[in-house]
Formats: sequence, structure tokens, C-alpha cells
Amino acid sequence: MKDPRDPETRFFLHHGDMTDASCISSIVSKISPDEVYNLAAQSHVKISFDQPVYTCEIDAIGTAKILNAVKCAQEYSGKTIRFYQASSSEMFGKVQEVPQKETTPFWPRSPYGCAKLFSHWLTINYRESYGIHASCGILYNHESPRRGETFVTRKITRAVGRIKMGIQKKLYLGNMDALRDWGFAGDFVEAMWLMLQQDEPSDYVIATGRMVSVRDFCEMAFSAAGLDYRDFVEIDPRYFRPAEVDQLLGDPSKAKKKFGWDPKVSVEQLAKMMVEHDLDLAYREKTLQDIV
Ligand code: G4F
Repeated sequence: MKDPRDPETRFFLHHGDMTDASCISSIVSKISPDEVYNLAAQSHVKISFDQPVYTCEIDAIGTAKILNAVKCAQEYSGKTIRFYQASSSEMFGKVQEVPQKETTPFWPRSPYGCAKLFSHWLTINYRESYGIHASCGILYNHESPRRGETFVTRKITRAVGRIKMGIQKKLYLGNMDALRDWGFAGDFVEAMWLMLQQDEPSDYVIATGRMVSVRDFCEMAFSAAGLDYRDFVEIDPRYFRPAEVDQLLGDPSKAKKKFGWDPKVSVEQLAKMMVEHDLDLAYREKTLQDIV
């Protein structure tokens, strides 16, 4: 008998590819999951302008493949499979209302935003057409020390660490006036799970309800290491986007009311957490450089 506490028996990785409908289908029918979280994406907004077709293949058509696999598996086995779709605040783009809520009209400003909007509506369509327990989390920017290094918060905190350790001189950024509602990924993932524990599926804005600029985030991150960002940050037009989302501010009151969700980590705490992690990383980098 397998020990259910053994991670080896509780966690398996199955190889798959979002472009391959047959493999997605066979994985879903083979494992017969209770819950499916579709976080698969080409998730970088700037890259989506350079790779629009690939972005749509994964972020839009990929969702159609997973949803259809869930529908077929559910029809075949009779078992309910709950589905989470990672919708994005990027769908609000040129915002039609401040703050944005679940009923705010969408106006995406990038191939990424357009692809996510397709998936958002397709998820709602599967819920309405086939009674699938499918919910969309309209998540605002969520960050942590695990964030990819080409997203602006991590790019900044990586630079802070490296500048502090003397292995980087400058940080080049694009639009520092962009405003975002940044939260901690750990808090936001809890909201995803809570959504699927509800009796009825629905769509929820997940945000902190506070908006700060890229410049403000720089200020917080550099000062957490005792530095003044103005001494190190320069603007490089390469990082501007063909169309920008100037501001995003979410109203998470539906999630709070329905399942008591509240973010616990402030943007100041988040910046400090990421800087501490990246100071440590840069220290190790520097030590390695000094040895070899
Ligand atoms: O960190 P970002 O690249 O995130 P963005 O574009 O807001 O998208 C992220 O959040 C979305 C949720 O709203 C997700 F759906 C999406 O997958 C992703 O996780 O850029 C944030 C802001 C932008 O306005 C950008 O123009 O920072 C500005 N920015 C300024 N300089 C920069 C830079 N962004 C990046 N990546 N690199 C820069 O040098």
C-alpha cells in the first residue's frame, strides 16, 4: 500500500504540450482529476507583440483544447471536474472604469490580452453550454522571488542585488509611469484554490486594491537596500511597448464577500521580500565570480 504522505505518490509530472490536443486529452482522461488549473501561457506581454501567433496558439487555442478535454472526460466518466482559467487584468487594457470589477468592459491592448480574453469568454461559454464547474480568476500582477527575471519587479530587484554587490552598474527600464496593482503570488494562488471550492462557479477579480507606479516600485526596492534608484536607473526606449496599459487597479470585493479572501502581503513587504532574496542570490554570484 502506498503511503499517501509520501510526495512521490502524491505528485506526478506528466509530459504534455499545449499545442497537442490528443496528449492533453489523454492526460486528462488518464488521471481523471478533481480540479484542473489552466495557468499555461506565453505570459510576457511585450513578447506577445513579437510572437502573436505563438501567444494565441498557447493562450487562446490551448484553452480550447483543455476545456474540450475536460468536457469529454466529464461526459465519459460522469465525474465532475472543476476548472480554473487564469484570466488576466491585461484584458481590461485601456481601462473603462477605475477600479475595475468583474462587470467592467474589456479593452485589451496586446496580443496577450486578446488571447486571454478569448479564453475568458470560452471558459464562460463552456460553463453556460455544458454546465462545467469553470471559474475565471481575473488576476492582477502577482509577484514573488520566483518571478521571471524579465518582468519588471524582478528585473528591478535582481538589479538592486547585483548593484549592491558591485556586479552591475545600471538598470535600463521602459515606461516608469505605468501603474500596477501588485500583489504577492502566494496570496493570489490561495484565491485560485478558494474559487474552485465554491459550490457555484463564477468569475472573480483578484487584486490588492492599491496601485503604484514602476517608479514607486523602484523607489521601494532600491531603498530596501539603502540605495537611491535615481543614481542607477536609465530609460531605454527598447523596453517601451507598441501599446501600453497605463494603469490597472482592481476591486477584489466580490472575492472578499464570497469566500473571505484578503491579500496579506503589501507591495512594500513584497519589494522587501524580493530584494532580500535577490541580495542573497547576488552575494552567491559574486562569491562564485571571486572564486573562479
Ligand atoms: O512586469 P511586466 O512585464 O508585467 P505586465 O505587462 O503588467 O504583465 C504581467 O501582469 C499581467 C496581469 O496584469 C499578467 F497577465 C501578465 O502575464 C504579466 O504577468 O510590466 C509591468 C509594467 C508595464 O507597464 C511595462 O511597460 O512595467 C513596465 N515596464 C517598464 N520598464 C517594464 C519595463 N516591463 C518590463 N517587463 N521590463 C521593463 O524594462
